[in-house]
Amino acid sequence: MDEKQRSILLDSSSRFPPPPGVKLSYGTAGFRADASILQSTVFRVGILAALRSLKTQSVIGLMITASHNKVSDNGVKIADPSGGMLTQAWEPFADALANVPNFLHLVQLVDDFVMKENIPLEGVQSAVILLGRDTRPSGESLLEAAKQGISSIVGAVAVDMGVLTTPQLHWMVRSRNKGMKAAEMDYFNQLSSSFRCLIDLIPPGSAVNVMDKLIVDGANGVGGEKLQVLKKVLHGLDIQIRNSGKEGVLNEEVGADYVQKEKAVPRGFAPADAGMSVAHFQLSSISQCFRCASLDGDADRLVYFSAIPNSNNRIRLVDGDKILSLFALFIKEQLSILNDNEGDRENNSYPATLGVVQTAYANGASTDYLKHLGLEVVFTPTGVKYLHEKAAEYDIGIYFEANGHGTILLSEGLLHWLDGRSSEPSLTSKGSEQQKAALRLLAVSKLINQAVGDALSGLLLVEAILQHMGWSIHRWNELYHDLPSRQLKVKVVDRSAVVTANAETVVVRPLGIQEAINAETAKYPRGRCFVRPSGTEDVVRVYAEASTEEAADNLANSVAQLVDQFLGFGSS
Ligand code: G16
Repeated sequence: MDEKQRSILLDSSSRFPPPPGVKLSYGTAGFRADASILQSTVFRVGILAALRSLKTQSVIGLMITASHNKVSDNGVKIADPSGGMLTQAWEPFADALANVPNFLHLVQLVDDFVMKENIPLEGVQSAVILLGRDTRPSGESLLEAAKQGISSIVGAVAVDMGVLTTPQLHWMVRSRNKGMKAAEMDYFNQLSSSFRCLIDLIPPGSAVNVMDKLIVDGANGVGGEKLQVLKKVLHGLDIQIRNSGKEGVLNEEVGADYVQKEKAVPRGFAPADAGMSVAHFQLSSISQCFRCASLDGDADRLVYFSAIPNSNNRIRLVDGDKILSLFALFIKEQLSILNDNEGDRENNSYPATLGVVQTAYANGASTDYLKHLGLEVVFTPTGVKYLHEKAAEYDIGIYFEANGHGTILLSEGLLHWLDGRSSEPSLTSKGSEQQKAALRLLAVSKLINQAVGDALSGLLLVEAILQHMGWSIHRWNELYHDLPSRQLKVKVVDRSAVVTANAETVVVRPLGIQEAINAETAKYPRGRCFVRPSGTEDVVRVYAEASTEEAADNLANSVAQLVDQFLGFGSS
C-alpha cells in the first residue's frame, strides 16, 4: 500500500471509531446490531466491498438491511459477483476488520490482507460497488458511512441504487456482471414477462379455481412498496397489498417472520372500509378462500397463509417447506414430460440432476413428503449461504428454509439444452408437450431469482403454479399435514458458547446439554428438538416438533428452560 492510500485510510477511519466493548460477527447474513452502534462497522464493510471488487474485477453489492429484525436494528451484507452471498473465505477478514479497535492496526490489517490476497491496490484498476438499503430510518446515514468506506480505497466508486429489496440488489449485481440489463425496471419487466409466459403455457381448463383475490402483507417494509410498482406491469393477477409501509411499524406484528413464528394473522388485515385503527383482521369479513401472503422486512422471505374462521386470529400456515414442495412437484412434472421419450426417435433426453436442500427447521412431514416423491433431500446449517452453495451442485437445486427464504437454481448446461429443445423444429412445429415443458422451465429460470431467495419472484412463481395446477391454497396445503411445532428464543449471557454439529442438530458445547435435550425429547412421541445460536439476533433459538400442539409447546418450553439453566443469566 502506498503512502497516499495509507494516509487516506488512516484519516477516514479515524472519523469512524468503533463503539467500545462491542464485538460483532458476520453471522448468518452479515453484521446486524442496534443501528446506533453500526457506523464504524458499515464504514469498514465499505472498505471490504471495494477490496472485493478490486480482487474480482467485478461489480459488488453492499446492502444496508436488518431484514426481519426490529426497526431499531440495522445491518450490512455483501453480494459477491455472482449475486450470491460474500464468499465464506472472506468472512474471517470481515470479522477482523469490523472489530479491530485501533486505526493503525486497521491499516496494517488491510495491508496484510491485500498482500495475502494479491489485490491490485495500486495502478489503474477500478472498483464498482452498488449500494442498496431497505426502508429503515437509520439506512440513509449508514449508507453515507458505506460510501466513505468505499471512497477510502483509491479507484473505488459507489453507485447508490436507492431503496431496494435485498434480492433486487443481488439480482442487479448478478445482471451487471453478466452484461445483462440491470436497472430496477428491467427487474420488474423480467418478472412480469416470465410470469406471463408461464400463464400462457397453462394447460387449457386449469386456471378456473384460483382466480380469487391474493392479499399480501408487506411487513411495513420495502416489499409492499415494490410490489405496488410490479403490479403496474403485471397482468393476470389480482393483488391487494396491506402493510405497505405507511400503516405501521416495520416487522411489528407483521411480516413473514411474525406470521411463521407466531402462526397468527398480521396486523393491518382489517377490511379497508373499517379503517386501519382496527388493528386485526376481521376473520368473518374476509372470505376463507382468499390467499394471503406475507413478505419480510427486506422481501427476501415469503410465506402464505389462510384464515381459520372464529379462531382468534389463528391461521393455516403455508410455509417455506410447502412452497418448496409445490415448486418441486412442478419441476418434477416438467422434467418427466421432457424425459418422456415416446415418439422421440432421437432419444434426446437430458440426465438432469434434481436436488432439494432443507435445514433442521424443515418440518419432518415435509421431508417425508419430498422423499416419498423420490427426491434427493439434503440438509445444511441455517443460512442461505449454505443452502445456496449446496443447491448449486445440481442441474436443478431447490432450496428453502421453513421461514420462507429460498429459490430454485438451474445450471447453465441445462438451460442451454432447454434452449435448444424449445426451438427444435420437430417440436415447435407441433407445439408439443415437450416444447412447452422446456419453455416453462426456461421461464422459471427467468422468473425465480438465480442470485438469492426473493419474495416477489417466489410469489409470482407460486401464483403461476397454482393456476397451472388449478389449485386453491387449501388444495396446496393438503399436500401433507405439518407435524405440530414450536419455536422459542432464549436470551443468554453469551450465545457463542453454543457450538453445534451435524447441520445444527446436535449441541457439542456446553457439555451435557445435548444429553439433557435428548432425555427431554424422548418423553414425546415423534419428538424432535434442537437448539442453536441465532446469527442475526442476540438469542439462542429452540425448535421443537411433536405429535400434538401441546406436546410441541411443552417440549420447547422445557428445552428453553434447559438452555436457561446451562447458559442463562442465572447459570453463571
Ligand atoms: C437471515 C438468513 C436466513 C436465516 C435467518 C435467520 O434471514 O438469510 O438464511 O434463516 O436470517 O437466521 P438466524 O436463525 O441465524 O437468526 P433474514 O431474512 O433475516 O435476512
